[in-house]
Amino acid sequence: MNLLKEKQALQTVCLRGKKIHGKCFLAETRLKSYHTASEDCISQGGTLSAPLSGLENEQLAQYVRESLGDEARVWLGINDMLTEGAWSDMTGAAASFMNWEGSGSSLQPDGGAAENCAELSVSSGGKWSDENCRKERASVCEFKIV
Ligand SMILES: [Ca+2]
Repeated sequence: MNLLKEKQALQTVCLRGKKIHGKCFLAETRLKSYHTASEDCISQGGTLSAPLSGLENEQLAQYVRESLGDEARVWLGINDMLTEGAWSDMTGAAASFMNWEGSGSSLQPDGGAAENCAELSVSSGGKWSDENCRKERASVCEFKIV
């Protein structure tokens, strides 16, 4: 794509979705496995959303609530598929921000090798838990604004 077309595509995404600092979010209502959701974001020029701060996590959770409802759960661009327990983003870099649910003995992530993909839940206030990557969830793609 040339630069102009890329800009136009990004504007369309931002209009259909939500613009926050540095990126645009676009919700996908169809339920998909983690791999399918990720590949579909990439094919649109984005990646599965991965908040980098508490503020961004809040903005993402709010957008998910607005677009997908109070009970929505979405895949995040965070997983520990490569090395168990080492949560990384879609570039393979260690996740710089995480927002796991719970405390004490019920702390997420708790699925070990059976659950390698992170999801964000609106009903838990935007907290994360690990899930089996084959489960089907809604998702949000993010597109970086350059
Ligand atoms: Ca795991």
